[in-house]
Amino acid sequence: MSDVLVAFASDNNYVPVLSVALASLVAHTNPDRHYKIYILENAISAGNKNYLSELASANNIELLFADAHRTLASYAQSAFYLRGKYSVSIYTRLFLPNIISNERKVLYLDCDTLILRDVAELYDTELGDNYVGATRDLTIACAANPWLPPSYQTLGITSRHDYFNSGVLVLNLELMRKDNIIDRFLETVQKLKNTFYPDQDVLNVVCAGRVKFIANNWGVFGGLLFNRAAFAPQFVDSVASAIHEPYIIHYVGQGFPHTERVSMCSEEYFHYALKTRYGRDMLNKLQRKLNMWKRRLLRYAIASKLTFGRFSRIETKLAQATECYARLNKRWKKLDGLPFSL
Ligand SMILES: [Mn+2]
Repeated sequence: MSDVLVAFASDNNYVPVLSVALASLVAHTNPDRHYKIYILENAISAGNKNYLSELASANNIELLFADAHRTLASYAQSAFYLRGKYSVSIYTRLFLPNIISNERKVLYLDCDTLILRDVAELYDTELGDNYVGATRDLTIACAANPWLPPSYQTLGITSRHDYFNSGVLVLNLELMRKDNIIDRFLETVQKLKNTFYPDQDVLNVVCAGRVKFIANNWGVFGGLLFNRAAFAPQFVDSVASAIHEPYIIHYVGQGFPHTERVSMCSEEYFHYALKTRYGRDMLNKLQRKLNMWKRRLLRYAIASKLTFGRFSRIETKLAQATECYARLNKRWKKLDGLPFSL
């Protein structure tokens, strides 16, 4: 059977997050397959590289580092548009056909993912004449999210069901090279200028019509709570199944279990995080954040009571916070050896 090729992109600061994704991927590998994992790196320290290699030291896994920074630096920085806290490294995935120039196909994964199933299955997806295999972006495709810009419309994509998320991608590198797709990516970056999801929008425009949509179980958004009623009827079942049985959780936006109060599969996340040397630190930070959040809400509630003679909505919030806090505390107690005294 062929190798399973996977790529992550990370700089030195993102190594803890990458480590959790990597630990979870390694825990779900098939001993009969060989996994070749590329880290498209931007200035990762020698110590961190050694550590990542240790994490992926099983016999059937090979970890390789590719210098993505050099590739990106070879283009004028004005070639890339950025918004908010994005760094130019989000564009790394567009250059995969060049960075991994000797491979036919690769599974690209964002670092903000938790892998709960063997990715070989996803890698084996037949792409045919398509450039990419990807999941529908649920926030755009299905949910009525008034706070999100209607990217698909401004991009000239006719149906919002055809807009995909770029965090989990099976890429047809061979075909992309044959069609000089990187040139088209760069032209499109210039044409679109500052769009909302820079790299993802470019991929959607260039690959439109050549996308194999894969089951949403391979890219469940972990930081968002979905309202069943918000989904288009034809997606309700597949979305429900994906949430019920996620294969890959993608912590889009600010949805990380180690920074958020409520996040999907927090227990599983910490199960793998604690297999890395960063897990304990992540837990400590979360505990501090929760304590701060609880104190702040309490202060608001008292201030509201003193000022208006009632708790108003803050009281409801505090009740919710306390309940959520208790629930998380109960869950965490099930994990081994945690430093909690909530
Ligand atoms: Mn992501």
